[in-house]
Parts: sequence; C-alpha cells; structure tokens
Amino acid sequence: MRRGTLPLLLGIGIVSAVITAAVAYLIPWLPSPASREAGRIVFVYWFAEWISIVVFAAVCAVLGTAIIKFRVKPDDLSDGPPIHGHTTLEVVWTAIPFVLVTAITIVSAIVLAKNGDAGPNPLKIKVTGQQFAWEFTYPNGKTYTTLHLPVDQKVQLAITSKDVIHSFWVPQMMQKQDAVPGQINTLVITPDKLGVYPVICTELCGLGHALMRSEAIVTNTAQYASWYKTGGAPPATGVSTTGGSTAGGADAGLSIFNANGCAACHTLAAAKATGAVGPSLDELKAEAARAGEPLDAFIKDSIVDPDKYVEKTYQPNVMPATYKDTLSSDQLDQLVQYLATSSKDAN
Ligand code: HEC
Ligand SMILES: [Cu+2]
Repeated sequence: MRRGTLPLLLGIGIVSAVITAAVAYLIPWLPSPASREAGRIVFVYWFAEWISIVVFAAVCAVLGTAIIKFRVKPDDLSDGPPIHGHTTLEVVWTAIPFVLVTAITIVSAIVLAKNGDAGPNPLKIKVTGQQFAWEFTYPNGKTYTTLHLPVDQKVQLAITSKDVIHSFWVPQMMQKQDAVPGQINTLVITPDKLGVYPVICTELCGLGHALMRSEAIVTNTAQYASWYKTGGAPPATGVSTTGGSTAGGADAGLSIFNANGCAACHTLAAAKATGAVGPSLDELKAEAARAGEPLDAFIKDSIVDPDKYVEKTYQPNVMPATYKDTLSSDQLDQLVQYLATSSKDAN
C-alpha cells in the first residue's frame, strides 16, 4: 500500500458518513410516529438507513482514495500491472452485502408480522370509502365521519369501498391500505400518542380526491369510553353522526351531505362547504328555475340522475351517478329537504 493511503481512506470515509448521517438526522423526513406500528416502521427505516450510510461511506472512501492516490501522471502512457482477480476480495464483497440484505429482510419480516397481528381482542371498526368521503362504523352499528380511537388499544380496521378504489392513510401512523369495492382489507393500528391526525385518501379516485379527508382523533380510554357511550355527541369540529334512523331534521341532512362527499365538490354556506368542482348549492332556487323544475324535484333529480340537467359551464359525468344506489330513500329525502331549506335561507 502506498504511504498515507490508510489515513486517506479513513478520513474520506468518516467525513462522508458524518455528512450523510447529518442529512438523514437533521432533516425531518418522516412525521413523528403516533402508533406502535409506525414506531416499528421507523425502526426498520433507521436500520436500513445506517447500513446504507456505512456502505455509502465505504464506497466514497475507496473511490476518493483511488482518484487522489492512484491518478496517472499526465505523461505516463504505460499500462497498469496485469491483474487476474482477487479471490479474497470477491468473497468479501459478496458475503457482506449478502449478510446485510438478509438482516434487513429478517428485521422487516418480523415487523411486518407484528404489525399485522391484531391480537385476541382488537376494537373492530369498519371503514368505508366513497367518492369523496370516509365513514367509520363502530361495533354498536353507529357510523361517523371521523375516526375516534382510544390510545394504546389495538384496532382492526376492515376497509372497503362503495365505488372506486380508494386508499386509507394516516401519515403519522404510516401504514396504507387500499379500499377496494367488494373486498375487505384489514389494517391493524395501535395509536400510542394523543392527538388529532389527518385521514387521507391516497389513491387518485376522481375529481374530489384531494378533498377526501377526515380526522383520526386519539383520546384516552376514559374519554373514548364516554364518547362511545353517549353515542358520540358531535365534537366541536362540527362533524356529526350519520345513517342513524333515529337522527332527524337539519342535522341529519347535514350529516348525509358531509358523509357522502358532496362538500368536496359543492359550495354550501349552511354546511361551511367550499367545493368548486360543481355549481354552488346556495343558488339552487335560481338553478331550478333555469331548469324549469320545482325546487324539490330539481334537487332530487340532480342527485339521482346528475346528467339529466347539466348546469351551463359545468361538465356531465363529473358528479358520481351512484347516489341512487348508495343513499336510502329516507336519506335522499332528508338530503333534498336539507338542501331546499338551506338554499332558501341563503336567498
Ligand atoms: C365529483 C364532484 C361532485 C360530487 C362529489 C357531487 N357533485 Fe353535485 N354536481 C357536480 C357537478 C360537476 C354538477 C354540475 C353538472 C351536473 O349537473 O351533473 C353537479 C350538480 C349538482 C346539483 C345540481 C345543481 C345545478 O345547478 O345543476 C345538485 C343539486 C347537486 N350536484 C348535489 C349534490 C349532492 C347532494 C352531492 C352529495 C350527495 C353531490 N352533488 C356530490 C359535482 C359533484
Ligand atoms: Cu378516494
């Protein structure tokens, strides 16, 4: 070995390792985990990250040293020495990556198995995606538009969709699971940090996709229990229960409006909705007059058969045509009444 080669190798290696480790640690690449599953995923991430940092530093050290120490002199036109392989070196550079990759595989497999294990007694919640809203149905049969979770309890989500493929994601809980019509996919989460986290649809599912969001509210066991017992009185955020045949009046209409993703595309002052994909529902009276129909009939037709009358400057085939199947006739009536009254108030 030429003089000074070893210190140079070590020097470049250490400097590269420090720089990459700083980039990895000082920039917050990942949200801080809010579930045990996410904690394990972060562990796998750093396990692979450290291996990568060491390998990267080793490559930089060898490359840098070769460039600095073994550069040909400008007028040296001679051939290098003939080399015929190096068995030890080849065994080493095959064995080390083999061990590292196998280690990552084993750690990932263990975490995957643990993260998929719902345990003997998980809280089971049904999650339903539809254009463009989420619904969460609890063991007592009640359905909400936000996901309430008790801290430190294993939860098994059974995820499905009413129309196209969506995907359930809470960034701080890191796992994603597709919501596929006709199929139930499960996801286990064990929230371990109190807080309110976004629920995001992470599968492009149509025009309202970017607005297909909800909230996961993680509370302590006592708060959760009282929320669950009182039938989930509407939280301060203004989101309320849906689907219950006990509910009635404007509240029920508003809930149906929110639970069915109408707000993603329509503006409606009464619901604090500001969607701009479809016409403003504050102007329904004028729109019904233009279509030449009585208000209630116009609203009902527009929901059941959106392309029957298409407002000028808007496109057909944008509003989902599935509401006639997904809304019960009670819900449809409540929704029509709600829209008819809200738009009258607005005028
Ligand atoms: C993907 C976006 C989208 C969603 C979700 C959506 N709509 Fe629409 N909606 C539209 C568009 C675009 C139009 C205008 C074209 C048409 O009439 O089909 C429209 C038209 C309407 C009209 C007629 C208004 C007029 O002036 O012609 C009503 C009423 C209406 N929607 C109600 C609803 C209700 C209630 C929901 C929820 C159950 C809903 N929409 C969900 C996009 C949407
Ligand atoms: Cu979606």
